[in-house]
Amino acid sequence: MAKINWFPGHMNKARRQIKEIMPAIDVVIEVLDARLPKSSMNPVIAKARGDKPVVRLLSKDDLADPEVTEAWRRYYSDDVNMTVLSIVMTDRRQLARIPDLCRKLAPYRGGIGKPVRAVVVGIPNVGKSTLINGLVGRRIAKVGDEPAVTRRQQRIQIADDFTLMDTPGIMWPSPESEVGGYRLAASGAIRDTAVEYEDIALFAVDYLMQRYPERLIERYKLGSIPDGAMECMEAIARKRACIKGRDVDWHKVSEIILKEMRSGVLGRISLEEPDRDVPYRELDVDPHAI
Ligand SMILES: Nc1nc2c(ncn2[C@@H]2O[C@H](COP(=O)(O)OP(=O)(O)O)[C@@H](O)[C@H]2O)c(=O)[nH]1
Ligand SMILES: [Mg+2]
Repeated sequence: MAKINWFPGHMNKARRQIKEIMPAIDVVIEVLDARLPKSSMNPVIAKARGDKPVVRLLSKDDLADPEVTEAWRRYYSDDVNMTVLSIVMTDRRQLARIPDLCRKLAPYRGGIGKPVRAVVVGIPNVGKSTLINGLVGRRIAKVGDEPAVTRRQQRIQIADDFTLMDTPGIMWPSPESEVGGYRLAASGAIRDTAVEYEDIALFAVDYLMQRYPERLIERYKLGSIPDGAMECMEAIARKRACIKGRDVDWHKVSEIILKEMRSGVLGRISLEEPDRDVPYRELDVDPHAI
């Protein structure tokens, strides 16, 4: 997989912005994707926050494997300066807990004139805008798209003693490893590029075969799991009529698999676990060469 390249200007701008607002922030609301908390984390956030307390939200709880999410919650629970909560961003009842979690982490604030001041940070597509809109109670942040130019941030009063920046701190994804990059791509966090699309699906199938084989068997009526990921994709292609002439239509079958995995049709799937690394066995296989 090609390295994820971010225009350095954007990176520096994001870094600068987050640094600028930090002195006037009491609590950082860090949003991670529950399916891949580690790979969707950006180290700059940890640096920029210093010792500011954090509410770490594991978003898209409805798509992630509940057992694995619970393992992540425990994994992060050592830090006394941090509260971890798995969450579905569209669930207003769950969102309603957030101001209180922030208040508890900043007990020296509160009351008139000393509201707890929070900001939402995270990489694109983790649910920051959905969260801000849900907390504010109206659509102020654009969902599913990032504004090209960030306007000046403003504080919005959510309660007498709780304010929120109206725009999130956007951080670029920075996976530690090649597998981390693939996980991000498989989750849909990184925009699909034509070249890598089939590679991402191959990665996803290889992972699913190892971690959630029964889901593949059930969904695509496979009988048994084929030996390799390529064979598995081919079997799925035949079941779903993704055949061009006598060849497998790799793009079409990739689209089906990724779409169904990302939308939860294959059930709740986590892409990484705190203490278990599922190897990517086919990193060296190039489907275009076959
Ligand atoms: N299934 C699910 N989808 C979510 C959740 N939160 C956000 N989304 C979706 O994820 C996409 C990105 O959300 P958005 O709020 O724009 O993310 P942002 O880029 O971090 O601001 C949108 O299609 C949202 O509808 C969640 O908890 N569960
Ligand atoms: Mg957004």
